Amino acid sequence: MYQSGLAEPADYKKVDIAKSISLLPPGWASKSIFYQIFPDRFYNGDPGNDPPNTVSWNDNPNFENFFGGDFQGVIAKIPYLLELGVNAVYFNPIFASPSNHKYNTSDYLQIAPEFGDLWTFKNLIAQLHQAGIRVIIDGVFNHTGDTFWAFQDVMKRGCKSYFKDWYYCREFPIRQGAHPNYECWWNFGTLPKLNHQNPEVTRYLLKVIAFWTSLGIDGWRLDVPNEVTMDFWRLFRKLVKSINPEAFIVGEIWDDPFSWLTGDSCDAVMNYRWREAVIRYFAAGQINAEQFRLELVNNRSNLPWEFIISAYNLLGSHDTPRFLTVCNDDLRRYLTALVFQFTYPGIPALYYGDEIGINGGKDPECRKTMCWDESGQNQIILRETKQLIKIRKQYQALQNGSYHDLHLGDGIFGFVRSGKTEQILACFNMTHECACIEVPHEWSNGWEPIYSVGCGMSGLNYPEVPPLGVRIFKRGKG
Ligand SMILES: [Ca+2]
Repeated sequence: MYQSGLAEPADYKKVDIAKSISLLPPGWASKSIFYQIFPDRFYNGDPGNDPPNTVSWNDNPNFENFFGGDFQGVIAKIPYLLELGVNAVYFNPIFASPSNHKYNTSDYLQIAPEFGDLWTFKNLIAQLHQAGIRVIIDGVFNHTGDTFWAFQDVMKRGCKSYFKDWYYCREFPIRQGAHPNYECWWNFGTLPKLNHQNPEVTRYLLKVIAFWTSLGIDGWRLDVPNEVTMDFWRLFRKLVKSINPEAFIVGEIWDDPFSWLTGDSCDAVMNYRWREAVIRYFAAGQINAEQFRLELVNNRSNLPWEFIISAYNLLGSHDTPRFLTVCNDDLRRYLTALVFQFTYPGIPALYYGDEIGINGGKDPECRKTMCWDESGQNQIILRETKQLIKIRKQYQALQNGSYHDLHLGDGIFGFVRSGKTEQILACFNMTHECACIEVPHEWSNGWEPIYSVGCGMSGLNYPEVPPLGVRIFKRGKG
């Protein structure tokens, strides 16, 4: 059972920050299977807190509408998360905000009332922890919403506002509309950019961060960290890790991750570069096994091993089309990529509903409500996802065992993971022909099949991998 890594308040005084802050991700990260929850869309556990414009659960999402999902709903579905097997949750923003996605914060110190209140949130963390599930939350610190009190004051008082230097205002009075006269995120007037050069802004945000971290969360996912100064993230890391040395910090980084994984800011990035390679090889069939291997080598290059096994490896998120849609609803392509996600180094991260085959294009389509009616769920994907989670948890080799590419024959992408007591051999064939596994002689003994896609569970004496097929073997005691 999970024990919170949060020290008692009295212990903080004993903490020597310089000594206590690890440059590396916490050890629990690589043993995790993450599940991302967009709170408005997961489950409505309390119709009493639904916002006035809540639509029916089965309606299609648009940029504006609400569906009534909340924290009580997540609590009600903890048994579902346990049965699925995930052991960590990432929540999209949960602070007060007028939108359904809540990336435009109006109050950093208040839980969105349509999700619950502080008590519900504490109860949510306690219940998830009791179930052995860790919690990270979304930190949106590049910009506020225009309904945030400091920006409201600037709009009201113009150059006389005490908070005018909290933002980058080019002139007064503040003008919104199509051409705002202040800096904002991607020119959205509702998302004014905070001035992190102003020490008051940094102090305020760090207080907010200390408050939520002290409540016992297990880490943060950082929204657009590349648009905020690195100095701010260095302070952020020191603060968060001084409160909870086991906290896990994941940055939303779409480009190469290397500058974020040097021990002074993030522990991991949302590995979108890895996802691009997975799409090219598994979903789109645009590259062959060797090209895929080289893209992965590049994605891992020069990173310390601890960062490689702690990467947040995702097939989709609230910011991408659903992976099943990316695969053109081709189940074989979806499942082969899923097997790869669960056998390759890095944290497998599921986006809510992917496990039951929810499809949809980019936002807002990728933010459909969770389907709780079994007849509307893809039971094949659900069964296979559960099985892969089980395998991932069963074999230490898959969590943090070493990784080696292995040439296993033409057309096959292959590798071996070696743990303390077992090894896993993975063979993927994304060509349109059958491929034969050619295991080097010294590697040939003792393998037994543990998973396959597109074929049965024969041993290596039957060496074929069918087109769009996978075969996974293990040997050893695990
Ligand atoms: Ca509700």
